[in-house]
Amino acid sequence: VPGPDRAVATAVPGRRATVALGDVLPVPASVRPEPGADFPLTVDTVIHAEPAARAAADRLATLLRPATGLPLPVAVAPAAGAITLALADPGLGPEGYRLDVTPTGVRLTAATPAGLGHGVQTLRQLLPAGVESPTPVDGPWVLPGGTIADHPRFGYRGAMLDVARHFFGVDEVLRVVDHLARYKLNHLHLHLTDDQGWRIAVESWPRLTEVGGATQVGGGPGGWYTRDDYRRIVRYAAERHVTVVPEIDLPGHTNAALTAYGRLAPDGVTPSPYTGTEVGFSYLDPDRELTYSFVADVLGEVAALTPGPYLHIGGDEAFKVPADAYARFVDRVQPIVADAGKTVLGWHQIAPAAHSPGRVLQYWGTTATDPVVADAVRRGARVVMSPADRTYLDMRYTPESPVGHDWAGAIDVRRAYDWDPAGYLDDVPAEAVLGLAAPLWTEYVTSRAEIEYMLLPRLPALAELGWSPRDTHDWAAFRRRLAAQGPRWETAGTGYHRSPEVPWP
Ligand code: TNX
Repeated sequence: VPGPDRAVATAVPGRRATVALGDVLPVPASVRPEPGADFPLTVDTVIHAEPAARAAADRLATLLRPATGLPLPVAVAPAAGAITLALADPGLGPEGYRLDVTPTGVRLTAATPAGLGHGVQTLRQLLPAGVESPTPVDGPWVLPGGTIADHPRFGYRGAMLDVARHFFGVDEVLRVVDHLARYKLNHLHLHLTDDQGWRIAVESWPRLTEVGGATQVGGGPGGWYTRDDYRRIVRYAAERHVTVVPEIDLPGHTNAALTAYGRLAPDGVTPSPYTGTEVGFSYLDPDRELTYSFVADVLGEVAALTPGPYLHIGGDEAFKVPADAYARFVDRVQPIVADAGKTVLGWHQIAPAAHSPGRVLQYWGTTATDPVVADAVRRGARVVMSPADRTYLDMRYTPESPVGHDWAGAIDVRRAYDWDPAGYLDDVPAEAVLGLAAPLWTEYVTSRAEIEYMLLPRLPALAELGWSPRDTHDWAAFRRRLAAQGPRWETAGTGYHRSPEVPWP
């Protein structure tokens, strides 16, 4: 394919790869380098994909074209010397993939589109940091030879963005999805409602957004997602194999809803909008029928907009609701979620309520013992681990950090990395742990730059805990691989915390 980009690529053939096959984050389950078997990308390189692998092939081409300046056409017809993507089961589970790099061709196989997507992210990381450039730069664009056979340790690998305390528009959320996909995280939990704002349109209760979405922490203008906005986020995430988990926080954290519909307020008095950062003062009345018709309407609409299996019902910090009334409330809300065709996810405070089929508790405590959670697990619940002193992305890195909370302590990279999600909670067996999730609360986070500063580099540390086999856990090796991500973020124009724990180049 002649053209202006040819000059960029002619110098490439014959050069050696500059990234080692195992220098991928999260580190793959199995890496077998084949020295001397590198594959150079050239102006003639074709990406070959059968129709079922076409979306993954297009994504790969879209990721590689801007920096390499190579045409990388995607073709259905097999071609010699191609990068081939195929849906074919390499026996590595629903998200696994196998990557074979030889001098005469590259082959990526997976049983599912998600597996192909993860393999595409691996391919991207096997090229030098310049691949992140939005405009053509010099390579060499050479993939290291050998075989990677990879699959995740946990099925649930998530992050949460609080869009209620500060509102973030669709583009900012999509950017967060990009960071998740890069590190093979597969769930984006959106904290859509809280005291300070209601951020998702509900047709049957329109004032929730019109009134309840008007402001945010600090009193600035808030915002909300229309149904189409939300669908756009869901679709963009799904294309990147990220499942959106919507949270409607109940029965506490509901001041914004009460400002919109005063008749929901337990004392019948419409409260004022709240723009501070306290928690635990608002609630829906567990003893009124109106509460449950409201909850059914809201959860029904949100469920209908959400293809993923989970509805997160919050459940945290309902300090004004007595324990027995709280348990009755959760006992009634869980079947509403089931009626909407979804599985319950909730903060671990919902543990004392009755078991409902499949329900998942998100543990955000900081103690290794929680008998109430352990009991709920014995009754059938499973757990997603979000211990605040390890996974909370809103915590400061050090006491001197410019942004963040500190109630769960400072969390720099090593603290985020050096623990085991399967072994954290006593009396909760590893089989009950679905995975982990890293919440970013946004009382003090106000912009895309601040989101990225809090996410990077802790998000990749948590992603590796969720993906990589436990026997790869090694701080010295991890921090060296993490260091290599720094130039990638810089090339992409993404800010991050230059932790002194990491030997950045
Ligand atoms: C506790 S963690 C909360 C949130 C706050 C967060 C700040 C949880 C389920 N509830 O309401 O934003 O601490 O770190």
